[in-house]
Amino acid sequence: MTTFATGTALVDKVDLQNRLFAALSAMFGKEVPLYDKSLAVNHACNRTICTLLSRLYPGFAMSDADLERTSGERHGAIRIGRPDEYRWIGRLFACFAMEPHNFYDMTCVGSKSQPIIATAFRSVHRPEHRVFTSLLMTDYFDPATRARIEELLAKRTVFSPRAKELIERSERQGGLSAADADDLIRECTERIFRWTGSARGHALYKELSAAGFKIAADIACFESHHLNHLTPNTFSIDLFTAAMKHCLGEVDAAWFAARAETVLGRIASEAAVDIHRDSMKLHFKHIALDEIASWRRATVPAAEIRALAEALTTEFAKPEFALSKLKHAGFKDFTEGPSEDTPVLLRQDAYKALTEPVRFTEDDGSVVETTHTARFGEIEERFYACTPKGRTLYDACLAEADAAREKDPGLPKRDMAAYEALYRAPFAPFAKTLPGLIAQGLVFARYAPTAKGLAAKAAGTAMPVNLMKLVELSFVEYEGLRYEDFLPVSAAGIFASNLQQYGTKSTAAVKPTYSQAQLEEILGKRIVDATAVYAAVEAESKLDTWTRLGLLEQVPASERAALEAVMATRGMLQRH
Ligand code: OOG
Ligand code: NI
Repeated sequence: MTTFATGTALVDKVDLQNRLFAALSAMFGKEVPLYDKSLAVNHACNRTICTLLSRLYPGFAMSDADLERTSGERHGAIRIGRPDEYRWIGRLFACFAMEPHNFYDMTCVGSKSQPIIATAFRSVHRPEHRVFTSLLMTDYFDPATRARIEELLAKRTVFSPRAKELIERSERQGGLSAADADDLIRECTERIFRWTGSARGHALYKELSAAGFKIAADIACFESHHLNHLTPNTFSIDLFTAAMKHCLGEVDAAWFAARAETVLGRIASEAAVDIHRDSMKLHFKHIALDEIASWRRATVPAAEIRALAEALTTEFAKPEFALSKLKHAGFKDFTEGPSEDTPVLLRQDAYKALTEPVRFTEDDGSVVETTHTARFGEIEERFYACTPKGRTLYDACLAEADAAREKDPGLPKRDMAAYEALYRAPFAPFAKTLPGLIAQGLVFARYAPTAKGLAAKAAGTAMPVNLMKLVELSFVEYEGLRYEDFLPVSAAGIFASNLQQYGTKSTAAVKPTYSQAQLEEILGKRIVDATAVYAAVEAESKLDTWTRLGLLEQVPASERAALEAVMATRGMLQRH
């Protein structure tokens, strides 16, 4: 806590952020029982993964409290209608130490285009939570439709005077007192992000939906910035998706048990030793790197893997996991993102959007009871952040993999193993281990000297400059940087599959083009370039490691200059 001049203690903004997301999760759990149940499914899967890891790495232990703590991470998705609302949202997230990262133009992603541009709010360093925040671009529409959308949007008030007052106070004071913070979180859960099921403008709703603009209808006709989804993180998306399909009644217990055995078997396979040691650093941020490095790997017999898979299957036979009893629209057939063996960026999947009751109240007081299908249940697993070279390669591999899948869209359902092989092949150019990916220059990493390295330096031991050689000598530890952002193409895929419609072309006379500068203007602040921050973190850690090991002088001048230039952009990025 910091103390304001008047003596008011201000709450730490990151603590506040954790509280906000816990409160949003509780709110969303009440709004959408299937979301709440999916958290329980994820918990059971994560527990099983932890049990396996503790057998593979004696020394690894995850208490229930640790598991609870590591399970709080969420990303939300909200869709905003008006530029002034968007600016308020940006100011609101700043109260929780969340800044806009990256510009996503969803109006030019080919057949999946939507009339929205977006950014994602998150903390700059080691973020936990993030919110993908879209803005409806009304000039994407013909003038008559545009006028009707804007007229409807003009009538709503999402931010109460009290919410605005609290945001302004936080800006003035540099934070909020505990009591004010409670109030602001309450504004978020009771008003700003809450789903009410009340809507307006039924005629416009029907027209927009029929014309393929369901997303515009979802934004314009409702009275809050309701969460479209709130996505938890999982330790194994393959285990979770299989579990959800099973609990939703799409696959039987035998199928699930076999699939769980395959997924767990991959983690336990000899070939995966380094892969999982490194990926544990992504999933278990509370464990120190040198602790993970010190664990010796044990062998887990196949029979034990089978027993774990069977125990989980038995767990899911309990009545509380009979998710098929809840109203639902099934689970997506395949996971978005890289193939299962390629640990880059992120993999996402979802249960499909639910059909929920809504009540339209028209200007003349008449009421229309109907339904709306928009809110879905996403899950994700995050991997290493790609360098621009890695990202270009990813985009090319993904295009190939997508094309292969589209030739036989029924394959994932028919034969998961064959589908996985098909989808893996295009990603072959990616190394499958972190050191391999680093050597290829495809992902970012952070380095630090170890106690052993520092002792060796103090003793005057000769050392190589090469960082991976230093890692082999245990003089340096490293971790891959986790990807903390979004993938617009994956996002577009998720939009498309959940709205059961592909994107839609602009109906304006000339399709407008949008820019980051335009969104920055709306927000009244700069958007952080996430890739520049990953690069700066890596550059800084390299220079710092060499400096502390007394090796900086031996680094070629050109390499030093290049790293210093990358770091210099960081000063610029942290201005706001
Ligand atoms: C946002 C879609 C983007 C993701 O995970 O890529 C997103 C939305 O549906 O409004 O959340
Ligand atoms: Ni999402």
